[in-house]
Amino acid sequence: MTLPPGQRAVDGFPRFGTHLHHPPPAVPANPVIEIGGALTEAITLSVTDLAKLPRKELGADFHCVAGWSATGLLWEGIAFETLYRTRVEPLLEPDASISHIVFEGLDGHRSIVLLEDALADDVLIADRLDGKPLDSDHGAPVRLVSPGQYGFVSTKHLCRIELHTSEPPDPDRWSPIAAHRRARVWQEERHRYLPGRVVRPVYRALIGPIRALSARGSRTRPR
Ligand SMILES: Nc1nc2c(c(=O)[nH]1)N[C@H]1C(S)=C(S)[C@@H](COP(=O)(O)O)O[C@H]1N2
Ligand SMILES: [Mo]
Repeated sequence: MTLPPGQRAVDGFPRFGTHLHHPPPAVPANPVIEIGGALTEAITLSVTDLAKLPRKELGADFHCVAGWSATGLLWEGIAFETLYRTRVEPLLEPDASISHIVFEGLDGHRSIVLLEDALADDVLIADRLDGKPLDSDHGAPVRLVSPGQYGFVSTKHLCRIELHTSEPPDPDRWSPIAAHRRARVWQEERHRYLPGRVVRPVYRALIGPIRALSARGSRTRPR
């Protein structure tokens, strides 16, 4: 098994994240994804209607920027490209040239993704994992999955997609652990300004504490 540079396999698939100490957000009774930005009209797509688009299975490993990888996951859902080509592109403002997409979760997590990265053929809006509906710890009702990029790109509890014609403002820009704009795992694009190998040990030191806090907020922890 080959992992991207600087990654180590973990057993299972831990709940992890930047909103780690909070329990996962409750799934609304009729969840929707709002799609806004450079469109002639805003779109509200129910998760039920999303699930009727052509479906896809994706076997992939999942890599957190902190340095752990969960291996052999089987996702099911709708390719982001399918949603984009069939529902979004027909409603784009004339002459709008989309450069970035923001994916937002019910807990407020946001990821900013270049259009070309979002349209890669392994990017999915997933509603199932390993043969079961996605659980709350891993992003119910639906999440983005972009296995070629570090985990923070893969927004869980997806509720909003925004289309931008230039780079949107990033509040974490001056954070000491500012995220790389592309975050491609095979290029080890961990940090916005520093080489991936240099920040490895710093990020790795965060795994233990983040895992402990995340487990505490988990819905499925053993009691
Ligand atoms: N909504 C939301 N999505 C999120 C996060 C989060 O805190 N909230 N954390 C990100 C990070 S840093 C990682 S590594 C993965 C972890 O996914 P998992 O909890 O399913 O393991 O989710 C990403 N997506
Ligand atoms: Mo992460």
